[in-house]
Amino acid sequence: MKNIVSPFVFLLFFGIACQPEVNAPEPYGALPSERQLRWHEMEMYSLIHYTPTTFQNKEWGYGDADPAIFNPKKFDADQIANAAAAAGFKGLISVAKHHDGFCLWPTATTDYSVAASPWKDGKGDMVKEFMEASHKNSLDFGVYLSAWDRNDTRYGSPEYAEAYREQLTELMTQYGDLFTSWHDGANGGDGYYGGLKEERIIDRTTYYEWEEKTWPIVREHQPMAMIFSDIGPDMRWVGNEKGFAAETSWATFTPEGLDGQKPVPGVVNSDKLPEGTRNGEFWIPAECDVPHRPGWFYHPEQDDQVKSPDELFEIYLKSVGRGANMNLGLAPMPDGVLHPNDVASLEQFGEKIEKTFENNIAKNAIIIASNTRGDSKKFGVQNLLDEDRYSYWATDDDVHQAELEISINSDEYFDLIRLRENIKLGQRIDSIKIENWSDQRWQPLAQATSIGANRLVKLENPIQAKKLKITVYAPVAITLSDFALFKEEQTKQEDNRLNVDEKLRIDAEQIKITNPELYAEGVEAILNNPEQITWVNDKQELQPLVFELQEEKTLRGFSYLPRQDGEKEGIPTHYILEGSMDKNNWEILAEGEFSNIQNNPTLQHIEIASDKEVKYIRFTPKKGSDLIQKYSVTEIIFYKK
Ligand code: FUL
Repeated sequence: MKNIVSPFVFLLFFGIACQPEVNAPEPYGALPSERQLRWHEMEMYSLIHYTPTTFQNKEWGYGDADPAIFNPKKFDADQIANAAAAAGFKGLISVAKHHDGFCLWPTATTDYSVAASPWKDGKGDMVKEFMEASHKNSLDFGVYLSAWDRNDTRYGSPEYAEAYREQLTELMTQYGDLFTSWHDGANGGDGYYGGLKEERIIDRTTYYEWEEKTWPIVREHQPMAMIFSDIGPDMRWVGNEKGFAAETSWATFTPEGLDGQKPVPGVVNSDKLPEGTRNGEFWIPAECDVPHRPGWFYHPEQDDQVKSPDELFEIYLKSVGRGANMNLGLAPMPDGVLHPNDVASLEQFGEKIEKTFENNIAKNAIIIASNTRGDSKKFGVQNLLDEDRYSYWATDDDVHQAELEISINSDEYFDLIRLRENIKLGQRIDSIKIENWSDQRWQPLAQATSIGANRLVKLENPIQAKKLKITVYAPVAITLSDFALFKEEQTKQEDNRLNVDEKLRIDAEQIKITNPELYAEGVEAILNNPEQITWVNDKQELQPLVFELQEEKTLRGFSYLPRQDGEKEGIPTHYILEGSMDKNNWEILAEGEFSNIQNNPTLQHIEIASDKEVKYIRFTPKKGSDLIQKYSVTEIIFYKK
């Protein structure tokens, strides 16, 4: 009997074998490459700004820093990588060269590098140390190489563009497998340029020959490295430095240049970046870069402004939860390690993420679909719960709207709904609607657009639910790979932040604005502005702000906050701050740039070296070298010595 197959088993087997094979849906629109798929899986990584600019307490080095200042006493790449790993990050990017031009590795292309510094007697290689520390902490490694170089005297000439490509080749060939080659869009402008201290304007559409010569270097040596620039080719900038993608954010994108110009890094219609383009020509998802502190570089006066785990979680929801990736900027202190406040915040954030997503409340749910492709198990709803991003439930080709009824076998509360598409088949879903069965009827609970690689829908309050219904809309056969429910973990946050500056703040009551009638209405509010309402001076003439102190004082510094509504108009990039005892004879107390303020319009803190006592203070905003008449102020704070 042993070798005889029963006729029933035979028929069953034969029947299954003869069932027509149900084909997978045809892919839709632009598709991600293999390297983009790996990148989407990473979700979060970090970007380390640490150059002589750190030692100068600036956001953008001018290119004139003496390499002798670059001498960290306790540099520890492992401490930094370890903190990044504790946050749950999957990668670390070293800013190998920022706009100041100083190379963190001993390059053959310029003398302005670690080799000229006292750190490790000029024999160190910081990029290598970051790479080794990354690998030790199971992080992928990547590099940022600023195209703008405010030190190099060749900047603007074809020689510099060649040297830039040589630098890129060195980085692409000497530091193992890289997950990204990161190229920011800020380039061209004033700088030291070997001592000439002038303005160099380049034609961004042609100068770097990105497509013709520069990107091919990355492709040749690092085929899996994602190239970042504001327009791609592999991932795009999200258009702000807050870390937020738009509520609707498509991974597909058609880059648009400015004024009919060809789109190249630095010349792009940035209005389109947060949202992407539905049915865009290419798969170029957004990357949300945001500093952990207000600035990208370390400033001691920002020690109490490190983003809290809850703030980081909000960023996570609005970046990773909108199909983008999160790139958090970490800023080591001059001695070469992260401040304890930063380390604590990263660790608590990592715990919060882990605890929030470890328990999928829907894991034992029973799901009934209104349609399943070819009635085939291969495309069945069990694929929604298996934690595999690429297995999926699908509908027949002619079914473009379908419902999933989900019975939840749990009494646990949830406030996060996660949905994912199998993006190997493109970004197909237009939108979804979620309803909750309560009081004997279906009640609206949430809706979302642009699902893509990962979509997190946050409910205002945690709820319990017995039955949910998801309606999915797409222009083609629907595919969905993942459905899950979570509850945001409430972490107890230790407040170990410092608060040095506030004690030195000059009370708003002790300052008055002289001749307020010279300015647009509401100017007084800028001195004490708990509601953070922006004041815009729209008077026709340039009108510097003049303040009078109740008593003469020596100033330690001032802080300036520009408009916070996302508009760039009226945000000064430079300033002059003057002091006087009599309102006639003015002396400059500080003068310079608000580095990177257009992209990252946070509170700017400027230190004042002068020991002069002043009774009057005059603030003159400038844009580049021009004075501006229409300018915004949300807040101005003065600090005494
Ligand atoms: C920007 C730069 O100008 C900032 O300094 C910073 O490096 C940020 C990540 O990219 O474009």
